[in-house]
Amino acid sequence: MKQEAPSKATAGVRRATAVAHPNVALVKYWGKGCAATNTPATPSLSITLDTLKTTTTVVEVRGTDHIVVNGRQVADAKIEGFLRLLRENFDIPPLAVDTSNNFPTASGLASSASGMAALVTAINGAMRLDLTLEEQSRWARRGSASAARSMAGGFAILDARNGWAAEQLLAPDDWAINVVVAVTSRERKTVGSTEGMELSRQTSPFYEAWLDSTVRDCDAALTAIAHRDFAALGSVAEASCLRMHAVMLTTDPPLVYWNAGTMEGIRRIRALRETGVGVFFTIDAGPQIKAVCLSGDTGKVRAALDDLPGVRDIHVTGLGSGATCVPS
Ligand code: 2P0
Repeated sequence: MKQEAPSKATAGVRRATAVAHPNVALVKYWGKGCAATNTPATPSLSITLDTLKTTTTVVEVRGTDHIVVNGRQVADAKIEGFLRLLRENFDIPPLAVDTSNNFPTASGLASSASGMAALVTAINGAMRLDLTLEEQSRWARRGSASAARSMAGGFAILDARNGWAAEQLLAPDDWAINVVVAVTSRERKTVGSTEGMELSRQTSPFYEAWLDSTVRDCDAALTAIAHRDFAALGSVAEASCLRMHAVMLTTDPPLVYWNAGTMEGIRRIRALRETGVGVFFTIDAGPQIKAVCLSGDTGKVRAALDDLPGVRDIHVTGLGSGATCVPS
């Protein structure tokens, strides 16, 4: 196919578009070891969601940065702070950043994970920084620790052994697993994760025990994944989720992210499992319930969650890949 010549206005302008997917942690990250470098105090392990995505385009411009999120120009402190950090290390001109999610933003669906991963990937592509995937994961972590895992895709682990860059443990097709996400509220959360986990560190009496438990949980999850033992993975994932929420609930002031739909979702998933369905739940810093299931059981899981109290949307997704540049 014949390539169109660039117009005079756009010739030579550096730009790139990237896509990244959010991820759901099965062993949760909640707490920082070093806030200055955004290094977690806990290892974490996640799966990447295929059909949910963030698409981000960056274009070099004259003047100042111009940030558009979901079609509206915003002053986004997290993105602005991250651009400042990158500029301390790389020669990056003023940028127009246009980012959009095909799912609710800042409501416990990990939009900052896919957002930061897409931003790093697009900047690396547009500015030809030639960073490796590992280096991009480390930079994405500085923006939002969970974003390091979205860089890797599939089943991903983020821990100290790789210098706090995430590594892919399994590719998306290596294990036939789906995730049914029941969105029980589209509201933005009142306390963000960064602020919430710092409050937990300062005030929850369970915090130190939580840190210890994450190391054991990560080892148990790695063994379960190596053996493709779905029941064992579910058992450790539910325990990690509930322990994290125990820390949240015992934070002062308390962080209560659940609503009635979340609680009823847990009850239904447990009841379904009693009937032999391969499913477990997990919940992040928001009320959405995420049911992880063997792909053959997806229809039953969806049917069980379809009429949860207050349910707004249901997303059914397989496992997704890491962040990549796409044609702009
Ligand atoms: C996780 N969360 O492991 C946990 C579970 C929320 C609950 O990672 O401060 O937005 O930007 O590093 O990455 C959310 O934390 O926090 C998160 P920062 P981030 O998925």
